[in-house]
Amino acid sequence: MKRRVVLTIAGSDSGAGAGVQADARTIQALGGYALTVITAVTAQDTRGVRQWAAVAPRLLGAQLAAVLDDFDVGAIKTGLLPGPAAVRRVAAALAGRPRIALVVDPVIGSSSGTRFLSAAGLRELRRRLLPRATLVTPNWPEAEALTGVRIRDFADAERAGRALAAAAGCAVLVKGGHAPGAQCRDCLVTPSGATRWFGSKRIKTSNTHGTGCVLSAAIAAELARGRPLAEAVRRGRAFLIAGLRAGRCDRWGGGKGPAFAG
Ligand code: PXL
Repeated sequence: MKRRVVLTIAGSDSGAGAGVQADARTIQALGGYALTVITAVTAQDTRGVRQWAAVAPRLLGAQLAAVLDDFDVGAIKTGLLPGPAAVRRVAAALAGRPRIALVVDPVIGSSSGTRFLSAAGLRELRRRLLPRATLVTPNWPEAEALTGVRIRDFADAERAGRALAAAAGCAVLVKGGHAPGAQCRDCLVTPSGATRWFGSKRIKTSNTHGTGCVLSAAIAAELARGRPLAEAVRRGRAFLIAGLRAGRCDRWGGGKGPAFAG
């Protein structure tokens, strides 16, 4: 069978738990070939980000042109986009390729507290990238930042998802990993406003770094294989959950290890 090519447009994590390293590992595990366009470089370990810098927008544009000109790309995911200029470069590169499935993980910051995307960058993401996306995958804080809807429970999460799907015209997966309690429920809202819930029990583990990266990369890899969106989401979640379970007893550094170690 032909190898599916999946492009990740994301930041480098030197600790390899999140970002482009997590994406490439995930895409490879799902039988794809991972192209990697690097948007930023972070110096980080399992405890947090020490330093980071954006890749110059021109160099980002050149990476995008190089891979999109030469490869038959089946699906794309975006992760860390370090500002409005980076968002514009990505949107411009994708403008001529409207049929490639696009999953946008709207990374605003690291869970350890480093902010990557400014308010202006977020506005640009909403305006230029989401209307082109197949799916956007915010967690609760990201969905709040994108909509202004305060999320305290799953009903709020669905409301925010509906608002975002209507405003952006793409499908939205509001992830419930930040919910209090033992139940993680993710809400998928299609552009037509149809909703579907995916639930699972919270997994007790300290290895949670890169959960959002692994999920969005897995969904992109499934879309590249031609799966319908809800099926790609179901399989992507199953892949992440299997990774979290498999790594439950692993010890990495002094902080949060990788959600999927391969
Ligand atoms: O999980 C969000 C994220 C994405 N990409 C990179 C990161 C992080 C969080 O730390 O470092 C490169």
